[in-house]
Amino acid sequence: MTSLKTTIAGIPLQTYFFNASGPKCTTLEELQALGASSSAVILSKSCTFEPREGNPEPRYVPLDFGSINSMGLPNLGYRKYGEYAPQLKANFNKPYFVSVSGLKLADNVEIIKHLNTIPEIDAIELNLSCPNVIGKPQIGYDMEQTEEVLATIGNICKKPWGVKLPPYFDFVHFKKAAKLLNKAPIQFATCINSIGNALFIDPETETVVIKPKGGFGGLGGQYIKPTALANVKKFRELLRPDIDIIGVGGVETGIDAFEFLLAGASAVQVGTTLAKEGPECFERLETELKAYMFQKEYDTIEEVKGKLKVL
Ligand code: OXC
Repeated sequence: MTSLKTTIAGIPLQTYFFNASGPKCTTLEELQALGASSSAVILSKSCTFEPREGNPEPRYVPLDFGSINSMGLPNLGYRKYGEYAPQLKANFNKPYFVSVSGLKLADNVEIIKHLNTIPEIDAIELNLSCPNVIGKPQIGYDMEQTEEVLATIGNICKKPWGVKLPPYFDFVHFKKAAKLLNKAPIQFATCINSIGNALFIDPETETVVIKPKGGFGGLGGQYIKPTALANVKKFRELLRPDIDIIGVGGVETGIDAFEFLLAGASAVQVGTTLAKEGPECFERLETELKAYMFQKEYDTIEEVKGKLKVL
């Protein structure tokens, strides 16, 4: 029997798939729907100190091969994601991770100190890479700021934690980021957030397709899978072996997930496909990956993980 069991930060996951902190994980109803689905984890939308409405609409548009968004971190504020933890755990008994994206370091400190006190929260994913908050550049591209954030959060976070990274495009930057991450007491790294500041144009109407930032937004889905795979592979080579890599970007089929597994991902997150299909996608993806592994006579995730061959 093919098994998709895996672990992230030592936390057992029943399957290889869970939701990205992105679409359909903001409200209690959405989190419950993830709980009821085959998603291995319930991961919250990135939370800020205060609740946020986010950017003006239209701010999410599905495209032929993915999506563009400039949501601007709409969320209920960190207190709610803490409040929901006991009921999510009692009802669904699966790992609950909270994504944190404070607008300043002091907010992240306050938020994480509070989340530390809630036993039903299993891990924290610190988002260093939202491209859509006006006036707030992506921290993950600023090495000095990243170093400060990692050191500060490393001193206060009592939960297993990791970081969600932006896509890097040059080996020099991969190396610089990896050096900082290897010094930090993180247990996982999530690669990648959307490719920031893409521009999609509708030639018919001669306009941009989303309203915020003059139409510039984060690109997700199939368009970004090769970049996501490259980031997973490169960070698997460069990071401490005890730091798990979570792949995200363009997982639409079980075979996409198999590619992330070869590149070294311990699990994958699903964003654009979840937005398109809803939480039923997790069962389909699980069935497809199992069937592909069975066909190739693999029984476990560990047998394939990181086994990509180079020519
Ligand atoms: N990445 C994020 O980190 N956040 C969201 N979009 C995105 O692409 C957002 O809320 O804007």
